[in-house]
Amino acid sequence: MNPASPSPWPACVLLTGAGGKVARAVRPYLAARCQTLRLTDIAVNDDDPAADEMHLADLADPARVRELLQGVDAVVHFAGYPREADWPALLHANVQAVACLWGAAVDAGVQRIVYASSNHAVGYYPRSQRIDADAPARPDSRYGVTKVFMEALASLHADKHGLRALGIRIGSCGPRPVDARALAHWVHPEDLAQLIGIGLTAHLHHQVVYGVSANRRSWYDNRAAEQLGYQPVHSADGFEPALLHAVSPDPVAEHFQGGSFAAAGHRSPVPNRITPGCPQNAARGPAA
Ligand code: 15L
Repeated sequence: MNPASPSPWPACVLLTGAGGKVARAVRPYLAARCQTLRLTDIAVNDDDPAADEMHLADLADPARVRELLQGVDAVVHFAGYPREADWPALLHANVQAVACLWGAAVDAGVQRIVYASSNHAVGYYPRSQRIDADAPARPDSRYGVTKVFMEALASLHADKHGLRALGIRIGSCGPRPVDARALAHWVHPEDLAQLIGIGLTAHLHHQVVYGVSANRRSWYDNRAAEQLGYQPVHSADGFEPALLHAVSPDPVAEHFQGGSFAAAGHRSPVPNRITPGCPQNAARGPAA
């Protein structure tokens, strides 16, 4: 089901975390569609060709965020601490900054936020289980908990203030999958950019989708994205021969979708432990 009449692309889009790996990968696709793409990050990388355009800001600073949001119609929020860490780093970047941004966005009249959630919000599901967008959160790490927080905050602001939002539980984004796990959860930047475009234009309230390409080994039923019009054009399937045996030596990591994030510090028993090196989660047939 394709939703009727998506809105036109918002004229002015703020991209946060714009200097990060994933944001840099999708930037060209967004720049091609946005009238104005305003870039912000907390620091600039010298090797970034857009270094001169970057608006430096700590998103936990309300006054700075207010300035950044002037004239902005929509936000693509990719800033944040991108992996497991101690609480202080995660609380600042992934909780305080997120709360500040959403509050300021409401005050500034921003219409939509598309945000980078993560597969780690649900990383404690076993790889043997296929989950959809309605699966209860099952974070595999403190990092995953902060992504669940963001999903909850987005839901609150959609319900309370009408701030539309699309949360993308991104798998592993890059030009190609890097290991056997990524055969399930890899997303090509072009497909991720397509999802961002959907978040910026589709008729939606608050929705969570999976940011994965058309991988037949995917753990996700991504019907929620398809119903919004998502048609991924890339697939990890062709990389299977090269990567099928690129598995973790840790059977706990291999058991859970979240991989090493779930395995770190894991003490509970794992049902039906698998043998290291034995690829699991066999392909379920052709990609949807
Ligand atoms: C993520 O959420 C991380 O930001 C990224 O660094 C990868 O670890 C990715 O998930 C993954 O699960 O591969």
